[in-house]
Amino acid sequence: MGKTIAEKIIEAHLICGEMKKGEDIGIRIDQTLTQDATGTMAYLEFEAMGVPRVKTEKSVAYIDHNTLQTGFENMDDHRFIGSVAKKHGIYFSRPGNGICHQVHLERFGIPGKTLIGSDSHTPTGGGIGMLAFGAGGLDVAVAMGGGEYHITMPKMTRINLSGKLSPYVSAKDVILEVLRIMSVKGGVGKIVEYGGEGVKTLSVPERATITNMGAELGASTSVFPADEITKEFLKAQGREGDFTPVFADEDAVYDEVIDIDLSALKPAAAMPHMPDNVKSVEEIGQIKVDQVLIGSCTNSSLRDLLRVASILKGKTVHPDVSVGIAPGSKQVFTMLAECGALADLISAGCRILECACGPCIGMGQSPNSKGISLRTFNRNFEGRSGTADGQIYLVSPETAAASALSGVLTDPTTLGDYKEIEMPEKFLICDNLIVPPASEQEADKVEILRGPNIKPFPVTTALPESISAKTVLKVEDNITTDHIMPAGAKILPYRSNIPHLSQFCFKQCDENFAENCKKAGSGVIIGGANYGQGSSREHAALVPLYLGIKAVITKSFARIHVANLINAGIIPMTFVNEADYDGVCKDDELSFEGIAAAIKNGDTRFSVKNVTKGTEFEVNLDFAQRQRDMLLAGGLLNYTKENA
Ligand code: MIC
Ligand code: SF4
Repeated sequence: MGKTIAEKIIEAHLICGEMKKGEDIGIRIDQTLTQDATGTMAYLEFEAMGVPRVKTEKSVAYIDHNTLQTGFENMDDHRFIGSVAKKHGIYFSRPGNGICHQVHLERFGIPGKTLIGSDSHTPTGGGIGMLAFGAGGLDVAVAMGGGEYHITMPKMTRINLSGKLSPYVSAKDVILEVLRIMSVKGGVGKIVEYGGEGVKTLSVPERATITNMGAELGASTSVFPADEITKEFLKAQGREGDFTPVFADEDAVYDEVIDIDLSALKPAAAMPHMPDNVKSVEEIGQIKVDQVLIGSCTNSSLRDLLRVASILKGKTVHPDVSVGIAPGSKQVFTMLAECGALADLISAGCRILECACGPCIGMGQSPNSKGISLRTFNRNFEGRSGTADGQIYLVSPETAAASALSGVLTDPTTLGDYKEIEMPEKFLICDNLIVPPASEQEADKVEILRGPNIKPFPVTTALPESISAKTVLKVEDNITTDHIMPAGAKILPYRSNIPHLSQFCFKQCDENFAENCKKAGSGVIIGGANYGQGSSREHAALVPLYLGIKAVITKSFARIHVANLINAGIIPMTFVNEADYDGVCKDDELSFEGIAAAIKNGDTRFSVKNVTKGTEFEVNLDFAQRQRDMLLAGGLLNYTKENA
């Protein structure tokens, strides 16, 4: 029987487990990446493991999220990460060099290799045929230490692309169509592979836009084949030697097949406040726009920005619209400058931001109140922009540029004249903001620079025999990690300071959450379906842990978040009967008698007593053996130490 791309790469990296769908498998990780907002914690965890030098083929630490520097905290963290990187064998991408996923694709990614990153959009690497997963910082720390990465062997979805995109229709419109079809939970437990004749019509940056936003499907990852186009891209990056062809077998078997005719696609937008709330631009109509922002790891490639520049050239942005542009990398930025496109953007009235995540994670550029903001980004969760009632629409660079000129949401296919953007034969290669690690001999001399913002992470203990805890919060479906642990300019600088962060936990859902947790001592959270979707931030588990959360009971979980909960030693459970969700209320006292024994014995069901109501309900303990051992030990760090 033929194999899919993912099956081939997994098979070549399999360390433990059987490649049976739904089973726990451990794979060898060739490369890791971290960004600064999750990186400080990941490197503190790496240090706690006591491994002197990373054991991966390549590990890179990027600074791209926390670059506003409104106080000492950000730069202290940058220096901490830089010094850890130098000492422990990690390449360090300095602030200004660009967004981790864009730079990794340009300078480090290799087809057929495995990559995990402490950022949910790490699957961007699937654009060049890598098997790349977003993961919690602790998982990345373990992989840097040479440990395998565990996932549940996913199902395989194939998306067959045929035809060719029409002028002004973009890769972003492809992934928005996939989101419309599959929804934000549609990818859970699946790897999405792209194939078919249409693949040949897409450049690497376009493919990367599509795999990047596979994160919004909840998919484990997304991947394209590595073909002649990939080879050309790597050659233009001076890395032809890194190319290996990666293809699915003709007779590969998929669990699900979706056909998309690229020629039939139209410009689309995801409306507030979910990436799958997708309609065509035409259907939404000409709503008035206040702000347009172009950039993020989804749409900040040279190709994207050249397309924007070609639309704006010689024109002026609408007087009622504020337009901001953040190039994805220093390579993109410099090349825009050298070819004159940057001047076109500046003279059209765009505000040029540094190459970083910036507004995508609420670091500046929050829209006006009730403001309508069109963004080429990947997430439009409520409040993420920094303006609580901001109305965020996710669009392609082409739609963004057309709307920036007209002041209303505009279908770019109405623009007329279309100039094809050619990919350069040679990208400008200058890695002077990438600092290589010290040699093994020199490593001892490197001093770790620790600022006062870095506080120790919460320590966990082995799981007690029984737990009693109060229901401190009950929430609905599709709760994101931005609800659990918000980011933004005021909070993000404290990613290495869990006690400080804890005040902001779940603030959008319940003003008094942190206080209530402290009063309760031990807490339980009740959630709906797809709980914890969105980012990889392990802070969405570490902060609840710090606040005394012992268990989270939901209808279903998002992949990375459930792994982070287990890593932190918090027990994730799902209702056997979803109707029981209705029977639990805030402030109910719950009792988990003999929970440790049940987990130890391999029980897959457990009865929870609702002491307040005098009722009982059943939950699933759906864990692999290793996860059971981790929960019993009180999380991954304790488990790793016990097994060292
Ligand atoms: C995001 O887009 O939400 C982030 C910020 O990049 C996160 C990581 C983080 O919270 O630091 C992600 O996507 O994993
Ligand atoms: Fe950065 Fe936004 Fe991409 Fe997250 S989604 S890595 S914040 S650009």
